[in-house]
Amino acid sequence: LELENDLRAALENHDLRLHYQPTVDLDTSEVVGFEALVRWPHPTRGMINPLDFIPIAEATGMIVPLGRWVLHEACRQAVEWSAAAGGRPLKMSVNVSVRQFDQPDFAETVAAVLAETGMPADRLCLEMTESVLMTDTEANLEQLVRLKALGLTLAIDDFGTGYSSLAYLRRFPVDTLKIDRSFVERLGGVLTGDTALTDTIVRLGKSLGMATVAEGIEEFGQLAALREMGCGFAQGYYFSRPVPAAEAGRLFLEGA
Ligand code: G
Ligand code: G
Ligand code: MN
Ligand code: NA
Repeated sequence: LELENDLRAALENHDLRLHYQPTVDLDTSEVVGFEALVRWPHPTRGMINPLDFIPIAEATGMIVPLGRWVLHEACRQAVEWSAAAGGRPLKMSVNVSVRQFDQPDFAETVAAVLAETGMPADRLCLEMTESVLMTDTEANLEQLVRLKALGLTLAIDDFGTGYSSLAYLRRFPVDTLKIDRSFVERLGGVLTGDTALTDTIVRLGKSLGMATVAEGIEEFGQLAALREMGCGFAQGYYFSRPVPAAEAGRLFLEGA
């Protein structure tokens, strides 16, 4: 409860921060964008990991205002960095919780943030897990259609770790598969079965006309394997950890 009260105060006092992890185009090796990842520098407990406070925010409903703040800050920052780089397009990815997605006015919220920040819709990507998208209900489909109508892109985060039915990929207007790092971890090793799975996901994405982003690249061997498979984009410590805003801005300027 103490942590919950502290989080509410942090949100009200604008004490939360975003870190940014670059997304790299595997054809050009260019930094084409970032994933925004929220951080909480707590006055006495030090930096608190999102895995330790996002669940609290979800359980209490605070994730709704918190998520709106993340979206606004990430878009504002993307517009600023893009302008500083002479208008070079910057794709910003933001994680969205099921609790946010389920808000009847979520699409209106996103539209308002785009208008407030001047962020072009097609440069924003919303990441959702399979569990959000898998719930094959009319309400979910309508929500996705409303979001797509704004012109933004939708990504499935941690792809391959959730439900195994793929039928929803045909039904739902999803643009991007983010290949979970548990698959990438096994690349570059000797177990061919592990490579085959990643290769299959890349092919699946391609055949459905979706972009593929590999997560959690830590070694050159994994990068080489993904390039060979034709995976489009990648993130991971091999390129950069999630970094504070000032450093991310420099990475974007230098990463062209
Ligand atoms: O940054 P880190 O790797 O510690 O993130 C841990 C988890 O927290 C990841 O699953 C990530 O998707 C999630 N996360 C980080 N930032 C946000 C956010 O702004 N909103 C939501 N819903 N989840 C986030
Ligand atoms: O669930 P989501 O994909 O949003 O989670 C992103 C999380 O993955 C963040 O906590 C980020 O710090 C972490 N991450 C990003 N790149 C790497 C990597 O190369 N290795 C590992 N172990 N974690 C990573
Ligand atoms: Mn993510
Ligand atoms: Na992920």
